[in-house]
Amino acid sequence: PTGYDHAALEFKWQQYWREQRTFATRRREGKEKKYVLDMFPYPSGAGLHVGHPEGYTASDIMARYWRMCDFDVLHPMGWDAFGLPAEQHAINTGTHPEETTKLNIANFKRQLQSLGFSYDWDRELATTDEGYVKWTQWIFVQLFRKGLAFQKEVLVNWCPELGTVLANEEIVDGVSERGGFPVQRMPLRQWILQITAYADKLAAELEEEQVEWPEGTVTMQKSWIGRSEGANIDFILEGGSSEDTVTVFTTRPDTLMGVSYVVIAPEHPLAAKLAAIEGDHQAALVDYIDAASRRSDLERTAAKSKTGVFTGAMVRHPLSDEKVPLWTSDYVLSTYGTGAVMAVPAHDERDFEFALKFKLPIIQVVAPEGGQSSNELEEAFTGPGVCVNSGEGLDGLSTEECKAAVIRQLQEKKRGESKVSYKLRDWVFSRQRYWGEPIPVYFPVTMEDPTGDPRVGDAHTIDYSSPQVVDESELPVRLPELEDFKPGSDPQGCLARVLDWRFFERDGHWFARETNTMPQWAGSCWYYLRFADPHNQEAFISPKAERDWLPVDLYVGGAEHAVLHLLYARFWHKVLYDLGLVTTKEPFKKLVHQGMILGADGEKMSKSRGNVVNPDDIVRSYGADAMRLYEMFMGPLEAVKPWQTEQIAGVVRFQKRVYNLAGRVNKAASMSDETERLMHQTIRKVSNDMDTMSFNTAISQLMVFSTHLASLDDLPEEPVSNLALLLSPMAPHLGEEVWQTLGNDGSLAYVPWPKYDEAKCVESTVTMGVQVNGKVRGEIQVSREADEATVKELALSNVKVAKFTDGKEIKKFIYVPGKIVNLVVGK
Ligand code: ANZ
Repeated sequence: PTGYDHAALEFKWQQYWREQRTFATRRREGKEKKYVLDMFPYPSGAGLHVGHPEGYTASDIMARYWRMCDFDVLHPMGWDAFGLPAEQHAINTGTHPEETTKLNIANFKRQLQSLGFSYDWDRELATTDEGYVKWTQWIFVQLFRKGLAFQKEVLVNWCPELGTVLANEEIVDGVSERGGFPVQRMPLRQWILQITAYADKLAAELEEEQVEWPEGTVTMQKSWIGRSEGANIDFILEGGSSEDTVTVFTTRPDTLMGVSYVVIAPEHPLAAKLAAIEGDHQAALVDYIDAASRRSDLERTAAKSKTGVFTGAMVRHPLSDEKVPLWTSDYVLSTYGTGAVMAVPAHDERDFEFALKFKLPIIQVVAPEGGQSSNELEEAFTGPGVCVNSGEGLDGLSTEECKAAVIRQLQEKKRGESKVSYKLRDWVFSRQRYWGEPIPVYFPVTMEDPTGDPRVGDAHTIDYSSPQVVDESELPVRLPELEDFKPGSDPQGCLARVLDWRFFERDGHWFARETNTMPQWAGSCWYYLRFADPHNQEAFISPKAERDWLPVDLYVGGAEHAVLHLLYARFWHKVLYDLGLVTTKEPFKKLVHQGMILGADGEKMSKSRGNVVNPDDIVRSYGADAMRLYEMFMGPLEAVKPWQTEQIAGVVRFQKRVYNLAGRVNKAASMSDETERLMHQTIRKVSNDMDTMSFNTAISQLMVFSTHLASLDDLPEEPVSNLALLLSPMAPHLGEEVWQTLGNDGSLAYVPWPKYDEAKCVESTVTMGVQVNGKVRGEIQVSREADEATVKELALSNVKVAKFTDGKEIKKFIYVPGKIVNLVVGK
């Protein structure tokens, strides 16, 4: 043999798999399926980094393992190819985003193929494909028809640098997540997806459907959705009309008798109304409202010291009928609950701070269990306890009982009701960019001169209040050719400049297309469905393909998607479920996040630190199998771990050892007990580790096993062929090569996974103490199956035992297998 040549060997097997279509998806009658999915990458110009292959190797191992366990496996790959970077690149270089995207996809694909992943490339898709865009738009049409997609003038996060609106989720610390550009708030016509209509299901169904998700991710989704149970309570404005009721949302209706003032957000409609009334408070109120409009929610909630002004108005307490002052302050957000709160300084920290600053009363109405109410509170008592100072019927009740009692009283007086509020906001779904799916909507146009033509710029008005969705037969709405991608000052986006595309005439009337495009999230909301039926021209997925493959059994990807992508995709899935188009409530049964791979310096890999490892270099120097094995051997899949190139050497030694075994097999040799036992133990350990995705310990066991086999002078075939099979999900090229060297035909990809025999895993020899007249005198190793005569023979020939038996009469020999060896001797 010429030795282990990773490059030649890996090239050979990749070519074989491609030519033989080894990983074409099969779906057989009566067999169970496994859908193994990776979070598909955005094909950036930088190519793969070592973090990608980590998750992709883990999912590939499971796909290969499950094929060998006789499951039908769907393991696809594709490209999340719309998005800002390609467009930004186009602006900088003049290259069309389509060009850039094509090149990047080709590079990513080459890299993934060089790693030997067992994807069914016939199902490859890009979110930018015409045949894909068509169905993304089709789903939008369904959302529109269900009333879940609509337009609204909203205060949006406008990013002038990027020339687009960003979702709250895309802003970190007041700047855009991508690029770090400043963001400002302004009103703009936007498309909204009403994700809040699904808030309750999104919050509850992860648990109801018993998905196996990391606990931290479930918690993050739930706190993002932010479900709060409480009550809406009405405080009627003194001297106002009936519309001037201030409705507050509270999670603590039990504290109602401790209210000392009510606060509305500066954006609350009543604030503007009160600011229009002349009087002592007007000037301060106007100034305050104006100042607040220039601060972001984040600045407002993080502010060190509370600010606010008295509006000059009073409201009536719903139970006591006392007058309570009405304030406005920006610690109350207009976007949560009702935009108004009842302030209970004794039991809420923000209210406490505010009351101290503005010398407002602090009235304690909750005492700690068994504790006393005090006259001077040093800080807000926010815990549950016992109701005090609230009058008959309430005093003495526990917090939970009191909440229910107050709500009952409010309901009787028609001043309130129980209410659930969510932090989740509706999803601003439009972007004023080029490189995204056009929103398939158009609007009627009225020409100033009826004979005019809007395509040459004749005066016209667009009636945005009458949106019409593009007929399904006319989808997809394609992007127009464009030379200049720069977003301009027109917040309708750069497509608004393409007059030929924007305006069209039908039945003698002019119409204008929507020029907003969808956000990058759109494509990734349903790609996992399309993989099950990627070439279907009649439907986004056929009912049979959906039943055949959904839900995804294993979804592997980064924890950075814990809320955004995973929440949006779940939302679309639930809408499709309600439309009867998919049959499961949740799309992803088991979710696994691979841990981040850090640079050798223990820091996050980044260009600026110069600690980035390029997978291409590793594959070139050591091979794909080494890369795969090393990444899986670094530690538990979900752990954060530093890259250490020098440790690849250990993995390579292991590979060479395995490779050399294949050539040394003697088909006539038989297995020793020890080898057989280790083989069964190894099959058991690796099988269990596969089921729990503990690949690092599986590899350790295979290392131990291979070292043992290498030590044998006469090497039987069975343990080596099992080693090849067990190793193949992790190091598939090497596995195939060993398998072939042993004389097998074709690929091992569908060869049944080895089975172990529990009985053969057990040590067959035991160490036993040998007693002489009841005292332990020595130790012997006996086989579990040994007969009495053999054991007696062994016992008597032990040197230590012999001292006490030599020359004496053996009166009796007692042997209880595994328990007692006793010699009764005479004097
Ligand atoms: C009275 C009260 C008494 C409150 C008390 C708390 C403790 P979560 O849990 O986040 O839902 N709140 C309601 N709407 C608000 C808004 N738009 N901006 C700022 N704060 C708002 O919080 C709900 C609580 O936050 C509500 O319950 C309200 O204060 C405040 F001892 O009402 B509470």
